[in-house]
Amino acid sequence: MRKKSAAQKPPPASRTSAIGWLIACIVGIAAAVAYSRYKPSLAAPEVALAGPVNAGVSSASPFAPTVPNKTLAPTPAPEGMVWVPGGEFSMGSDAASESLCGLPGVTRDALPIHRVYVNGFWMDTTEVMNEQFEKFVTATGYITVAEQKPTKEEFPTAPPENLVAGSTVFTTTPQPVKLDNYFQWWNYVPGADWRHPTGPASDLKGREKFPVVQIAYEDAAAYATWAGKRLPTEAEWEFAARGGVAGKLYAWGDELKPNGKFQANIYEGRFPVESGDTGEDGFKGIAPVAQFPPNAYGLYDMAGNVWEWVSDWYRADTYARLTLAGGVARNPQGPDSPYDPAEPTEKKRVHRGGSFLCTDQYCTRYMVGTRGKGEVRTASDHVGFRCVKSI
Ligand SMILES: [Ca+2]
Ligand SMILES: [Cu+2]
Repeated sequence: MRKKSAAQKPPPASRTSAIGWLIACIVGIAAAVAYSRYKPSLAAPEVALAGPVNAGVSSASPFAPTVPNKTLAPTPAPEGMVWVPGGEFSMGSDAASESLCGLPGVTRDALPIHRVYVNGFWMDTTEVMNEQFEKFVTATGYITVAEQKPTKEEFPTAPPENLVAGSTVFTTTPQPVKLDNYFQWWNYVPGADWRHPTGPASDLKGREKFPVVQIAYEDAAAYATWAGKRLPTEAEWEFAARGGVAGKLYAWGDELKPNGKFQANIYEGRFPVESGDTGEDGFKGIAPVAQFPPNAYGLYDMAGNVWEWVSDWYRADTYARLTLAGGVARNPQGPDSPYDPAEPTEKKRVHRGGSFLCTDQYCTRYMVGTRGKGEVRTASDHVGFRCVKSI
């Protein structure tokens, strides 16, 4: 179910009423989440997650070389897209990485490293920007999930007064906190939506070229269809991010800061404290697209800035299942149904790339083979998307 939901009309600009709503909503969300945790799971049994953590890529590397297809890029290139040749590669990550900015604990969901083949495809060079999403909304009248009032059907246990449109917003804490409960820095904010990314008082002025955020999965998919494109599969996304090179830790190589230079908009400083984000990489918070060098395929921001929806359902054991099946997985589309052992009843799809909130203190999922996940109707101010197109 949608954990956090957003407003066709911003609520009254009174601070006290906004805060009142906020507190009520957090309680509502927590109750809904707690309820869902105790419902029995109908999902298929989980396959044991095997494989070494922190095995390192230099000695006895589980990564074999990438074999890109030799077919030339078709012409002409669609505007704003580059050709990713596809081919065979080793997918996954054996780097220890904390769970998705959300649920603490080292996970092994990016293991084992396994062999995958994907066909060539076109991919957007950048995450979809606000000015692009605006064109879509103007042309179609589309209303995002965060702008819709949550219904009793979706949140049966929530009091009716809590059913108000809004979305999830990162909020700093006044003091350092234990990083064991993400409700400390994720708040449900009434009136937060793509036009008001951090709440009713925020807008898109000067943010035309920032990635659009507060986008649920179905919003991203609707945009892609309108644009004559689609969302990438997780395998396509990772093939593209790796840029034809095998087994690197990051989309640009093995060093976080080659020659002392940051290659992505992530988070430096104490997380998630007020003024904790030092912006050493050039940006505190979200950045416009394409502010760092592109990878070998000409793709910008395949790490950091905002997470990107991909089309696969999330299962923690997807790679274990593919490995059991053996051989090379050809154009994998993901499992038939979702299963996250941490929240078994939530329907989640995969997120890739990490965000401006990823930090080595908490979540290092700007590493190229690591995986994120998100409940499909939950939007936030650090998740966006980009599209691909087959020939
Ligand atoms: Ca930053
Ligand atoms: Cu992260």
